[in-house]
This record gives sequence, structure tokens and C-alpha cells, in this order.
Amino acid sequence: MSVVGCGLKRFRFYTAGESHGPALTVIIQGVPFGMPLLAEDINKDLARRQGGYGRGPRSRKIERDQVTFLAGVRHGVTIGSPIALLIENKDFENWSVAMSPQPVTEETPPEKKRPFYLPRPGHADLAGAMKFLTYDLRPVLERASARETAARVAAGAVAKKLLNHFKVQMASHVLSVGPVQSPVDSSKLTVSEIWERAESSELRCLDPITTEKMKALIDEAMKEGETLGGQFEVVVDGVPVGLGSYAHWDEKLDGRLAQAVMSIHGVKGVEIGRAFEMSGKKGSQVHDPILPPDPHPTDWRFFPRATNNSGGLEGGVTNGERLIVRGAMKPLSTLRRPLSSVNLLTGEVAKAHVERSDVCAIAACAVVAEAMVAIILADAILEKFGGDTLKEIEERVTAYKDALSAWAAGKGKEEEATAG
Ligand code: EPS
Repeated sequence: MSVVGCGLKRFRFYTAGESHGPALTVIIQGVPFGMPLLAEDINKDLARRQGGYGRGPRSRKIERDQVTFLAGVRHGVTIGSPIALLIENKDFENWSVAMSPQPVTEETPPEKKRPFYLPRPGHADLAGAMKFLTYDLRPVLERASARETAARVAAGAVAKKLLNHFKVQMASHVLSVGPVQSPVDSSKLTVSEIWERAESSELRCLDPITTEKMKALIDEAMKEGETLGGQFEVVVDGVPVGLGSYAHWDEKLDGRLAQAVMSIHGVKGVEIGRAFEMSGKKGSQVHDPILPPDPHPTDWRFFPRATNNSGGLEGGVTNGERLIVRGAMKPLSTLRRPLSSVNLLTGEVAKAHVERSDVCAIAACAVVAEAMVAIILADAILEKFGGDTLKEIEERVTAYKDALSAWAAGKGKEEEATAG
């Protein structure tokens, strides 16, 4: 881990909290002074993450995620100090002994401590057990659980609030569940259209008929004791140009986005734009032709492009086109019809542990990816335009845009040519 915190430079955050512990917590550092921020701004995204066809009973019936501000916000406005957030785990009341921070007594029956010893293939169980040399897998499961993503979505909602000030608009949607793919080409839709269609689908799919097919597939998987994964896409319009860097590997924005999205539970692949499709074509078929400049665009498309296969990033730097980040989530690893495993206490071959779980969490994963992309973009905006107050940052963004307008109009090019 980097000394500055999670690889983020200016918008830094940490989460803490176990799946069935008392609460999830988040500390965010770097949000400028003077930004309006209400609990509702965060709660609406927390609710979006809890939705999606195929979620388990906990997400649907037990948890009602709501944020409590503990620090950093006064009278609905940020005050330039670290923001601390708390999201209670309602389920803790059912786990108060198993997850008690206090020592348990000798009289506590072992089953109340809820240890388990049968690692689930695909989960962090076995790798975590080997890392910490623990036979009880409960400590690993509790932090490896995707419940942690509620805390990330809270941090992402704060990042989005910052992005809104710069007219950055984003949406996420599901491209596929298992083999069922959405037929919709999102490049033909505005971000608001993508948002509305995704919000009205139980699977965040842009096509209602495909949504029904995906639901049927999930029903079938549920009956079979199976789980399903899928693919999702996050699109962002209005991203300022010049975010990130081509000059150094760890400053490239594509790499930073990939790390952030790949770190989401169950995600095994990330692409920017149409990366995998482009790899099978010729250069002339995929690179995005440059069109004549527009010195006064409503967004940041000073040099519009005929296509956007690069997904808004070239050389690790934003180019003004729509940012497109896609990810692939593997099927969830807790199976009601478990695979073979080994009991870590007895050494016997046995079926893996079965814990209550979701059948498919791809819709939630898309919302989490949206949050992670927002966090990386907020960090990159603060890196390029950073200041102490929101007003100061807004002035710097405006000054840069004015300078770009002049540059796109050719101001100063004779001097540069003759000086060379
Ligand atoms: C999860 C297992 C399930 C999910 C959980 C993530 O938890 P439980 O075993 O308590 O039912 O419901 O997701 C959430 C609780 C959530 O809020 O997303 C896992 O093992 O990753």
C-alpha cells in the first residue's frame, strides 16, 4: 500500500468493518471546503447498491443501509476536514456473540461463535487462511465479504457530489448475466437515458425483454443451487481532458481505473473502451479519427473524434470523449450445491461451506463500479485542479477551459513555431 493511502493522492479513503460486525465505517480525506453534502446524497446510492434481481434475503429484507455522519460535515456543508461515515449492520443483532468485539467466555457454546473450516473454492477463504495461518475461516469471510462495498459506495457518492460541480455525469448498466447479453449499443444513448433505463430494470439492463431473460436465468440458477456472474459498463460524460498522465506508469488514469474496478469483489477482468474487440482488428479499423477543432464545446470535446473505441483515454490521459470502463464478474463463490473442499481441522475431503448468499450480484456490482470510477475521477480532478475550497477548484477548471479554447483556436501557435 502506498504511504499516501490506497494509491489515491488527493481523494483518499479507507473502509473498515466486517460483514456481520456492528457497522461499516469510512474515512474520506481530501474533500474540499464548502461542498454541500447531505445524508440523502449517499443514501440513494446505498439503496441502488442493495437492489438487483438475484440478491439474497439479507440485502432484500434485513439491511436498509443508511449513513450517519460522524465528522467533516457541518450544517450540510463540508468543512475541509476528514469525513467520517458510519453504516450500521442491522444483521449484527443476530451475530452479536459470533462477532462480539469482546472476548467470549468458556461457557459460550462453540456453535454460537460460528466458526467454519471448509473453504469455498473461488472465495478468499483458503488464501486468507494460509495468509494468517488460521483454521477458523470466519475472520477471513467477514472482511472478504462484498458487504464492504456498501462503504465504497458511500465514498463514491461523496466523490460523485464533487464531480457534479464540474458537470461530470455518469451511469452504469449491466451488459450481460451469464450468457444472456443486452443487445443495446450504449454509445447511441445519452448518460441520462442510460441512467433512466438502468434504474427501471431489475437488473440494470437497458433492454426490458433481455431483463426478463436474465431474470429467468437467475430463477433457473436459484433452483439448481447455482450462481451467476456477468459484465457491466460504466460510462462518464463531461470528463475534463488532461486527467491522468502518459509520463509515468502509476499516474496513467487507465491503470488507476483498472485497479479500482478490479478490486471489487468477484471482478476478474476490466477493459477500457472496446479493448478486447479491438485486439482482434486492424489499426485502421479501431483508432478514432480526429475531427476539426471546436474552440467552444459545451463539454470538453475540443477535438471531437469520429468514433470512441478508446473509451475516452489515450496514453493514460482523458481526451474529452465519453469514458467507458467495463468489467467482468465471475459467478459468486458461495454455492448451495457446493464443490469439493477439504476440512482444515480434520483434513477430510468434504463439501465446501454453505453460507446464505446471493445468486447473482451483477446489478450491485455495476453500482459499486460506478462508485469506484467516481472516486478515481475525483482524485484525478483534485490532482490537476486541486485547491482548498470548492470555489478555488472551480476557478482553476474554468481557467484551464478558457486556455484550451484559446489553444484550440490557434492562439500563440505562430510564436511557438518561430521559437522552435
Ligand atoms: C456476501 C454474502 C451475503 C450477501 C453479502 C455479501 O451476506 P450474508 O451471508 O450475510 O447474507 O448478502 O452482501 C451484503 C450483505 C451486502 O450488503 O451486499 C459475501 O459473502 O460476499
